[in-house]
Amino acid sequence: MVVLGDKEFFKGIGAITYEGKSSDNPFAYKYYNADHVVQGKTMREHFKFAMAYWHTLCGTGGDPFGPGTKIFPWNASDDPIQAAKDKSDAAIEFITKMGFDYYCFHDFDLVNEADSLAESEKRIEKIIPYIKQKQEASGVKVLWGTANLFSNPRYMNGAASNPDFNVVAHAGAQVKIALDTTIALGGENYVFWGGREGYMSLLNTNMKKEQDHIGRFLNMAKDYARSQGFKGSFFIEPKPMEPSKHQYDFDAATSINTIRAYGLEDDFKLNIEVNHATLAQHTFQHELQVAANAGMLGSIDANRGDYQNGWDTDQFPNNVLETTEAMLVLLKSGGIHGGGINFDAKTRRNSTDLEDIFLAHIGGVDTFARALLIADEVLRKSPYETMLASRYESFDSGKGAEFSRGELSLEDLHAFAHANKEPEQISGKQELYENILNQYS
Ligand code: XUL
Ligand code: CO
Repeated sequence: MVVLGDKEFFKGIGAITYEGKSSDNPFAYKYYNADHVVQGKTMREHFKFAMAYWHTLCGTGGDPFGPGTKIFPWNASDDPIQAAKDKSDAAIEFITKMGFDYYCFHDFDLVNEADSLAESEKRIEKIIPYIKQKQEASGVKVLWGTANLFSNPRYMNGAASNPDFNVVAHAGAQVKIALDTTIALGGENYVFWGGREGYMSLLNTNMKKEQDHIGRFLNMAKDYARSQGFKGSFFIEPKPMEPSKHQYDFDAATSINTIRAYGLEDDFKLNIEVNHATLAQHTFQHELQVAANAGMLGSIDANRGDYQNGWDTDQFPNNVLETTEAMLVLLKSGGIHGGGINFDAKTRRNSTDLEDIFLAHIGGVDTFARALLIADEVLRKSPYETMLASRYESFDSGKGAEFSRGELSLEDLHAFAHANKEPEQISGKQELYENILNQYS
């Protein structure tokens, strides 16, 4: 059901519905059929698609070489509360037209930050009831909330890892308010992305102290939220660099270590972002698998990077084969735990029509939907699973099985190797696996 505010911001665009792949309507889904069941769950349940408030409604396309290019009608008012209400109206209109159930936000996406903490807190408190009522009228929910601890110049040396306690305390205040806001809006999860939790030069950095402070800070946030009745998950969102040169949550493996080192494994999982994975020289599917192996695949920030450059371009997903590999991980590991798929992606600076925001999201949604359908077919119909299992079949019986069960010593391996000939060469067959994916796509 489309829910409009006082004004309609996206005029001429109605509800986006599934029309199938023979449709030429650019404002229709070709693959995403929300109620279609794949491996026991509807597509809606598999994905839990979410709009990112910051890219979709706040970012106007500024880059280091020039200002923003996009004129957003919901940004017209000079009154911060009226502007926040308009933005919330635009959010609900967009989300309901897309047929999404969720959105994600930073504290100061909802309403612009003021000059003082007290005034900022007042603004947030003022806007919460308005947004809450819009959510209730539309059924739209919060997938996760977070605090922006990286834009304001006060965080130039970090937030929780800042060498100055005054800044750490300010970050704490902001996280408390962001948690209160997330709870008030019924948020299902809460994210920590440590954009400036890292360093530029080790010469002026006590790394151990900074990391210990992050551990303390995350524990305080978790304890506070639990004391307020928050039942959702906390997610760390790994990223190796940008804006910091060295970020403490470099990748999934590093972040899992942070979670375990500070005793957070019962409450924290990971939010894996595609372009962050590739910046860390990994693939998206690698990062998903690392998270899944630890039982920590909590949520996904969907986007893509650019093959020819090395920064976070946050483009909308459109590579079906790469996304299919990711969907194989998802289906085989039991899906995302608690989170969903948030489009942390932005239209290009020169995509200035309001309708481009729809076209971009439709493309992203269909990429994931098509990839899920292909992955499901590959798993059900192709020899893929059998091939993969047979690659490891030497561990299914005999000494291999004893090794897997932990029943052999190094001396046993030594004796076994002596009793055997040189192992035969066994092909990894990568090209055949790739051909199977191609065949079903
Ligand atoms: C930055 C990024 C953030 C987080 C939330 O690269 O991904 O938008 O998702 O702070
Ligand atoms: Co992100």
